[in-house]
Amino acid sequence: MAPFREGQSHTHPLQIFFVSREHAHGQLSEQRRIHRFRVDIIDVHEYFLQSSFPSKIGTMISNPFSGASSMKRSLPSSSSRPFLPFCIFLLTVGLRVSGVYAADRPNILFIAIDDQNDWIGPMGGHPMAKTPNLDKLASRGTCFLNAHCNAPLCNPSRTSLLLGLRPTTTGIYGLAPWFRTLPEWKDRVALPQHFANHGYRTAATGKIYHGGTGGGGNRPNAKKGSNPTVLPEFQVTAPFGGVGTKPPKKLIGETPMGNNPLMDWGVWPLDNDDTQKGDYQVASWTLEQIKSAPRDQPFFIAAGFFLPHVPCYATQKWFDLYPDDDSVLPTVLEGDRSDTPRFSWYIHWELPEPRLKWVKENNQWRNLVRSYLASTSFVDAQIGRLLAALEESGHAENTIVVVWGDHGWHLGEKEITGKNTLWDDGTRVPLLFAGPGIGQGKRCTQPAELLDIYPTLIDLTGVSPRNDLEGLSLIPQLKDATTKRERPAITSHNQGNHGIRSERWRYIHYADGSEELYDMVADPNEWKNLAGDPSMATIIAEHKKWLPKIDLPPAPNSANRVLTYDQKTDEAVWEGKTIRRSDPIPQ
Ligand SMILES: [Ca+2]
Ligand SMILES: [Ca+2]
Repeated sequence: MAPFREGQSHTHPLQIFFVSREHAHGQLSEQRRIHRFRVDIIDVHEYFLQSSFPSKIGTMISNPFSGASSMKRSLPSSSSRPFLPFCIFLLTVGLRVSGVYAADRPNILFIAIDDQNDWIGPMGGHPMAKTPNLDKLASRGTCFLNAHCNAPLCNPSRTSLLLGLRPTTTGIYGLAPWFRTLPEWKDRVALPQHFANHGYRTAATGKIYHGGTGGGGNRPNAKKGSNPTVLPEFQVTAPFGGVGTKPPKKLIGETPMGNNPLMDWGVWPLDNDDTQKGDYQVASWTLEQIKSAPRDQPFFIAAGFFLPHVPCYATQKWFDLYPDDDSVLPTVLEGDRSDTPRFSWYIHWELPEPRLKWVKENNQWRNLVRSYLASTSFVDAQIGRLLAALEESGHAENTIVVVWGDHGWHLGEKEITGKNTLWDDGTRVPLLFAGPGIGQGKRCTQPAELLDIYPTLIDLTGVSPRNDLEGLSLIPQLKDATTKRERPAITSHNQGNHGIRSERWRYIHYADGSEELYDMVADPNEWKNLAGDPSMATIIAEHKKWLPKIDLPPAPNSANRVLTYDQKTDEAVWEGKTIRRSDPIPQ
């Protein structure tokens, strides 16, 4: 797929003209550009009202790169009054699609939760999970119960969502590279930029991209950078987020596979004060942005919460919501991996996240599960602060709220903790929409993908569509949650490894050809692999046809959680290290 730049595929000629005017002021600051852009439009509009319909309008439209002032010079001064109503109509259409009437468009509050699996009230992934604010949001919106990430890891999942492209299309599977370092995607108009280009004020804090609000490379803000024509990811950002206050040393002691400092959890800080936590500060900044947002311009405000990502530190009051006994543990099947292919281990061969065996033997399983649940409830409370700010500021009625998690997280299921898997525990994510045009109190069991957010927000706000997005708009399901979606949800983890999730089934295909199939209705825990059952051949064939047609190898400079596989030699390489068929599975 060819790289895409804004302005190449707009269907309305007047819109092309106006966007090109905006680009003509690329040297100006973002705010001044928007202001100047509006003045230009008003100038043109007034010109038409004051004078006459230009007989050369066809020339003007077909030459979008001529500026407004030169157009004025080229316009005839003779009067042609009968054409005036048509002219106004044409301008009105042009103005609508170009974002001049952007103030009429709904706002967007875009909320990301890092590593949040389906353990939230509306999804029922854990029967004890307490998330009253997400429950309330779900009651006034639509919750997708069968939503999945497109990659089960932060950087590839977020890159996919924000670019509207599958990981198999970009080759971004690992924690590196940052997509702006790749020539193909350097200028790609990402989701927030598309809204900035259509008159939205974009603001963000916390973890939106893998590296925060500016991406993995901490790319300098374009206003200060060497190339002022490149848009920043967001117009306004704040450096809040992440863990926040940390204990002086790890609370749980040394962990296997490298003793990663992030592998920690428990009660912190001890004084029950949440205000020094990164996510509290993310919410505080975001709610101020909501309250102070200009009234004549729609906003796209993004808040990226870090928890329940490890280290899962929360204060005591959030732990008190959950019993300190084994009733909190998820149900796992002893020996569950005996019927999964050996290759299923290759896609998470060595991780900093401990295996179930280790957390059990070190008496950390219950502590981890409670810490994760406590962190989830804490983040839910921060989301509650944002929803309250929407109400208090009078924006609630005209704001689309979308809440999403970037991938799932295992807490002992399939003998592991962490991500990097193609089962529901690794791919199923929160995806909730609420606001104008969205069904209220609905639960949708149709498959959905994070990739769908980009086209869905375009359709919900009426900004100009794009023909280069790989997701599907969820508008049909937001209007009627029972509407069938034409294809399953597809998750990829490195070249050749894909999970295909339909309404009833999960099919997994690994790079070495090994397979899994689960009946998610009869076996929601994915315990019994049916792939070897001859009676399932048709079901497998139906799902196999959805394996990505484009399936690129890792992009240059890929690193961290990257697996390659050579079918000819049966050689798998995980993070630069060859895995042999006889190697013991790392614990
Ligand atoms: Ca994540
Ligand atoms: Ca099993």
